Amino acid sequence: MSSLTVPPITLYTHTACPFAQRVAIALEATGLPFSKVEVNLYGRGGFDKSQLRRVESDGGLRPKGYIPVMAIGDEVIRESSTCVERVAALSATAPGAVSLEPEDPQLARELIRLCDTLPKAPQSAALDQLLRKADAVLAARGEAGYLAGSAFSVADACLLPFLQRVDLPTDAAALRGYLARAHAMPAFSRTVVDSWWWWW
Ligand SMILES: N[C@@H](CCC(=O)N[C@@H](CS)C(=O)NCC(=O)O)C(=O)O
Repeated sequence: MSSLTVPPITLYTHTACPFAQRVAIALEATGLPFSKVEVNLYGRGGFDKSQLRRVESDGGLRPKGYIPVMAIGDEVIRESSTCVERVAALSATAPGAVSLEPEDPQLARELIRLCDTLPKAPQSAALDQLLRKADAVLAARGEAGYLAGSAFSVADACLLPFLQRVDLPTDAAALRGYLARAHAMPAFSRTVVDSWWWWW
């Protein structure tokens, strides 16, 4: 892949954060080169929040001190699903990159919205609805399918960190099979750590 076509990409992250994990999965899946900066979110020293806020303000953003933040050359963006969409747009034009564009963009948007609007509770009707929908979609696609088509896409990058963190219904066979296949993919397995945060 030509490094001339894509400016250097830096992901400001924390290994335990599911939102930052979304962006790491997306970048890994495209094959785009990137570097990671681990942010010391809850202490002082190292690359701490004061430095993260400086990256945000240098990029023209009002500093929030939340990860993920992604820099692509001089461009600085945040919000995990926005970062994943931006990675997908880069992947569509960068020579040699694996595309993350979904075959079914409407379904991808719907799944990501359902995931982004889950209530902050370990169990909910909305979580159950998302798991059932994902299971039905995958069951209809057969054993090699992904959430929004026959190839890995933004939908997989955005949902996997959350699917990884919940108890899947025992009868959700397609979803269970999909998660097992995902764990065998380096783009996902490289982002899985022993100890992680829930998202609330
Ligand atoms: N809506 C944001 C959520 C990001 C988020 O909640 N990040 C957490 C870590 S998982 C964070 O940076 N928290 C900083 C803090 O709690 O001060 C996104 O999708 O990027």
